[in-house]
Amino acid sequence: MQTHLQCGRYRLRVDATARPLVMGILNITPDSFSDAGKYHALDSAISHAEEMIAAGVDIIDIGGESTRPGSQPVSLLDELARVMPLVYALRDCGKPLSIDTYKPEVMREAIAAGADMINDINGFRAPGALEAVAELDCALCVMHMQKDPQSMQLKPDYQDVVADVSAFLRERINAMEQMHIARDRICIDPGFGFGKSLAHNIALLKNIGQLQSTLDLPLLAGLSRKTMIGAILDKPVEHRMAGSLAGALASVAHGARIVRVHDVAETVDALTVWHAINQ
Ligand code: 7PJ
Repeated sequence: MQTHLQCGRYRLRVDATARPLVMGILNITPDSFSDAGKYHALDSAISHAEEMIAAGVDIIDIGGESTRPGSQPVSLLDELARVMPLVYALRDCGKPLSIDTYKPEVMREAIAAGADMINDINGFRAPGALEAVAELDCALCVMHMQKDPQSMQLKPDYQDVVADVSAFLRERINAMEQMHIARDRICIDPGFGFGKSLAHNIALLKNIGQLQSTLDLPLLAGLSRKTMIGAILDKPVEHRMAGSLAGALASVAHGARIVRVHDVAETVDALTVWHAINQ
């Protein structure tokens, strides 16, 4: 497997001897109607990014649309209005900026403004998505999702969840290679919680090593505060931090090279200790 992930202005180590990377989630609260409210939302997102940087984040993942189960899509203009001010504000912060989007127009604008990575929960399946990123050097996270955020948790169904997710990711990687996208730009993600039952999520987690070795690409795992953690603990979202840390450690123990999390400081500490012991 590749030792580095080409990530725009950065080359990030993803070999098995490096500390796993921490991608910090930066969500932008929806715009309020007043200018003061918009300023406040931007200001608090920038402060949150600064806290993550101080805590040792490796990649900042900016998201302008919630894709939690049952959430509604936002328009292109709303998404751009949320994401672009943050790209401009943070592009010289010293850390790679990832954009969590499935819209090709958002991909193009954000990369042109200085973003380094596109994280697409839709696996670059939208018409024009691969074309938007093909001739650049940004990193690409290709994620598996069954159906869409509105309907994905209604009745997740697989023949064999590990084989099905692996086949999906293989097809997307082939599509990328046909567009001459270099492999060192790509990471894969089984998409925990995106059209999966608890049993599906656990089967995928246990098979991270197999997914990564058959597809020969570094794997990103996103478990932070998700329903699967809540289901195991029977706890609401505000009480899932310790469970999420356990999920992050379990995923890196199974080989994941990047974890996508809300609680950056705690995750960096947990992974630093894990890595020191594992060396
Ligand atoms: C993921 C994501 C994930 C990647 C979200 C949430 C829902 N991107 N975006 N992987 N989840 N690559 O954070 O609960 O698991 S949004």
